[in-house]
Amino acid sequence: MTDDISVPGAPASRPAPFDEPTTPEGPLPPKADQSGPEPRTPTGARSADTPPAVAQQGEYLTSAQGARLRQTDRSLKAGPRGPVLLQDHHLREKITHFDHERIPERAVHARGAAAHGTFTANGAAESVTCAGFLRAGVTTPVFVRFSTVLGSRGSADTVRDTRGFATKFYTEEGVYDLVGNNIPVFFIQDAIKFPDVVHAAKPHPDREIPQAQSAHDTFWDFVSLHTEAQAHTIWNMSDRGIPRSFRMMQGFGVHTFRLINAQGETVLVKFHWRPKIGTHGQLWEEAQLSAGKDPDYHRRDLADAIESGAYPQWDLALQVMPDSPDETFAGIDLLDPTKFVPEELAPLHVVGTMTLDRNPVNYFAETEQVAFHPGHLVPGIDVTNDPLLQGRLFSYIDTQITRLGGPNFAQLPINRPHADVNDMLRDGMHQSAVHGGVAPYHPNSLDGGCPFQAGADVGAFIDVPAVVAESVKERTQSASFEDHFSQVRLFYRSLTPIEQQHISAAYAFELGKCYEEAVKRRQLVALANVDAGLCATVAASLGLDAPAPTLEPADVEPSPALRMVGETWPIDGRTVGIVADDATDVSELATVRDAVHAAGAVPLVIAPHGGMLGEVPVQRTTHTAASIEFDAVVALADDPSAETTRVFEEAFRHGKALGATSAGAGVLDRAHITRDAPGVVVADADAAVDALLRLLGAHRVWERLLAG
Ligand code: HDE
Repeated sequence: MTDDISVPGAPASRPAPFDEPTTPEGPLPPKADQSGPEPRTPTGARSADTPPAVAQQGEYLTSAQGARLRQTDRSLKAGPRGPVLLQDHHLREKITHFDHERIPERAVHARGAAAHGTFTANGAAESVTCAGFLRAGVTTPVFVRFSTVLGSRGSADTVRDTRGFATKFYTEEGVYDLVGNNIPVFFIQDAIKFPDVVHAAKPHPDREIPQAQSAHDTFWDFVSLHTEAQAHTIWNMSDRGIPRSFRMMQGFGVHTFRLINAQGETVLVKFHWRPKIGTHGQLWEEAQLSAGKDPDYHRRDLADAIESGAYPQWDLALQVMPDSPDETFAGIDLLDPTKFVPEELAPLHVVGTMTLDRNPVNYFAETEQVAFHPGHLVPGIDVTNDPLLQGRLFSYIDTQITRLGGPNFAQLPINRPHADVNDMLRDGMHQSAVHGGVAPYHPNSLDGGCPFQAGADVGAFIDVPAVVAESVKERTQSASFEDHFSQVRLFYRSLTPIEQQHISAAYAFELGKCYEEAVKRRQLVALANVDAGLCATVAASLGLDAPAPTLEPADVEPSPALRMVGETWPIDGRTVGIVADDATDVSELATVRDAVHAAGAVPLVIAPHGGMLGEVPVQRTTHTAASIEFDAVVALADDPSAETTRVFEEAFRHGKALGATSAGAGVLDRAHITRDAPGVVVADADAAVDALLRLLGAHRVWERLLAG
């Protein structure tokens, strides 16, 4: 007897078409001119690469069942030219899985980018809430997803739109989700209008255009008819609608929430995220160029900043208002989500700081599968009767059931709470837990009565014994919700002239893209109720007469806190393009790069070719550089290419700080930039870069834009 079983008459086994190396190798490093900026820690040191956590195990390619595969390049056929055999399990498994790789995109907020980080509380909120993660010194892991609202998953990042700002706090008391936007007011007051506003804003149902835009008839038709939307719309038309970066956006909880402290006392609050590096916008031309030259502009910016060690940070702040029976503050109805509370009336109290320091390893597993819900609450934070919020409390689980294929989405790794889960929810699609015990019901004696109910002091969902006024069942709303214009006027009147100019240009663009004159005229009436000057400018651009207002203009007190212009901010992670070539003194180039790094900004070297300039890697070539990528540009070399000239022309027009050494000053001449224009510096390399870094603190050279 032998161990070999040979079948008489069987053909000798054929060699595989290719012999593959079987020794595993790491992934290829990115090429210098394809990569993002060099990884650095916040102190400027090179950061050690942390190996990503991956799900793959072992060295060999296997089937989903773990069987090692000899061949994945050819399907099993009856002879080299024969039909493919149905029995090829590997082929069927591979194709079937591929066929199901896509899941429905989010109905809104489909396009997003995310990052991991931590939130550390400073304890200032302890007097108003018993939430454990807001106690002094407590650090909580977070995952934040930023998004646009209207576009599909593949749409451009820099469109004019609201941005989502959703934060998942993995607290020891369960997951808390703060699912906010970068604009503190919303389009509608009642959840029942959400499908209407979204249908109006999404592409037209016949041709499915325009993508990710509000500049079309159905949107302006709806918002001019349903004038409660005017509040949100003017914020969209402001520079808030075209953020420079996710890192440079404020975030708002929008609704008023109720906090409960250890003594059971309550206050009403608004949540604010304040970016440490300021709130900044793009210019409209810049946003449009970005959408073409780099549709992933914001996604790339977030990932590059984190990779380079410029970790984005936000303070979390509260506006605290008394929990009065009428739920109003300074005449503002706190249950109306189209209203904000000016900071001058209720100051911000910083209660902690969030730092994003880790990029996702896998887009689908994390950014796509994360599931937020405004009802994911922890003890000490409760909802109010805001009718928009109440509707959201229903919508978010419902949508995940379709999007993530069943009710067990909380078991997906990115959604798993870091607190113990013992929920008595059982079975269902994609159940991946193996639940023990026989008694998933309450009360029970067979599993020893477990799990037990938490006492009032440790449970979430503290039901504040709020009085519900005796009332009749009716489809109405409070009369205070009917003021649709006073805060729109307040917002517009609070801004600086250049910001107001951007708003009128945005309305002129958006309404100029509409075809229906009736829609334009109706929106002009809404603008007349906001500000006569704004209405007249937009009307002139449309070639229409400015209508008279239909309402007495409200007497408003401006809120300077709403301005985005006029201060200086830290420049961490701002990008400085450095034009150099083979003739550039490498030590001068290295000095400029180091100065940019040392200031916490990100240098990107631009050269006529990829590869290296001496010891310095080139990040962008003349062909790949685009002005939109840089907050400032300095020329150390006289690159005569049309592309570099265009980078300077555009950067100049967009109010960016520009510099050149005497060797590079020819670039300015070719772009018709006069050397004494505001924000243009010609000096030796050290002085030029120093001046640019100082100018960057103001975000743009506003003086030049106003002059233009
Ligand atoms: Fe949302 N919203 N929303 N929303 N929303 C969704 O949930 C909805 C509203 C916001 O990065 C959906 O998981 C209704 C206000 C963000 O995954 C959906 C109403 C605010 C995100 C949904 C609102 C938001 C969403 C789509 C009116 C700011 C992205 C996919 C009652 C405070 C979260 C999903 C992420 C996502 C419904 C209004 C913010 C369909 C019905 C107000 C940041 O459930």
